[in-house]
Amino acid sequence: MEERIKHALVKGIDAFVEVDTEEARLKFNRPISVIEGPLMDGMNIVGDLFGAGKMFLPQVVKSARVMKKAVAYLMPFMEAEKGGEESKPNGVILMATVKGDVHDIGKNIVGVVLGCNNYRVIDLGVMVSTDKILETAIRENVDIIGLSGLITPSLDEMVHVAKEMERRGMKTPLLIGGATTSRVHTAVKISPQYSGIAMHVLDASRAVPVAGNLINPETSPEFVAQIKAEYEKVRSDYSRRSSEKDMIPLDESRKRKLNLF
Ligand code: B12
Repeated sequence: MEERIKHALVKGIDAFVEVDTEEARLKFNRPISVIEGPLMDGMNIVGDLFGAGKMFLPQVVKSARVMKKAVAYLMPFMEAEKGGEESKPNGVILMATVKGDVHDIGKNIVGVVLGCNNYRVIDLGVMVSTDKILETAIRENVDIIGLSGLITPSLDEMVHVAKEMERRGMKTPLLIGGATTSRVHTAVKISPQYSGIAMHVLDASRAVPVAGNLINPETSPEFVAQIKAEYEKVRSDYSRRSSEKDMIPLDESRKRKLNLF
């Protein structure tokens, strides 16, 4: 089944993906495990082949359609996990893919998973400008802003959002996600721009406990302090590593001088 799902994603064949997804759902404990297991494994192969120039854009569009079909099949099962009861939401979370970036599969999955865990999700879609994100966040008084980005320019766009949040005096927690984002980039480039908390989240299932810890007033101060301390360490390790890498003693550098003759 795992191999069939990979094959369907890599070849962009959607004819049997629902049957295979159902088989995976019965095998795994929870529908989210199917997304984060075989479906993500398949998408990662697509990404590697695309990155290596062995797959081209129209083929990746087909793969994305297969992925979306599989996720759509799993959605009612994720909804059912919620138990059907309509209670007061745990919090309001704004999700957006940043300006210049069209990737939305991951953002949508995070939105579904948060929705199934009783958060109200405001999804602004893709290519969303900083102004629209922040104006909506303020107007709707959201508890958390989640940014998604998968291409390198999105990293700079996220830095820009953080700077702008600081300029506007905001304190809303900022979550950063998507394949090209990382804990190190968030700690070194994004978090120093914002006096509120800016935190990297690796995948959809982790988004739920992170949101819970940030929104709950009893856990939030300690959780935020712990992440800030962790990121401080990431920054100092990073700057030590970069300076060790870039600098060598004067004598040593003289020995290594360029000899042209
Ligand atoms: C599918 C895909 C596309 C589809 C997107 C369809 C869609 N509707 O999303 C299409 C074909 C349109 C596309 C276009 C392009 N793509 Co593309 N694409 C991919 C691919 C193969 C898979 C992405 C994906 O959906 N993964 C599955 C999802 C579920 O994973 P995910 O997004 O990482 O999300 C998970 C977590 O990261 C997290 N998460 C995500 N967002 C958030 C947000 C928050 C708040 C939180 C908490 C968590 C979270 O939760 C998710 C679930 O666990 C990747 C390769 C890869 N392996 O990532 C390349 C990739 C991202 N694309 C790439 C490129 C270069 C492009 C193009 C520029 C190609 C081109 N020449 O035009 C364009 C970009 C256009 C633009 N301006 O954005 C590069 C980016 C390289 C880089 N560093 O810049 C990649 C890495 C491929 C590669 N190896 O080269 N792409």
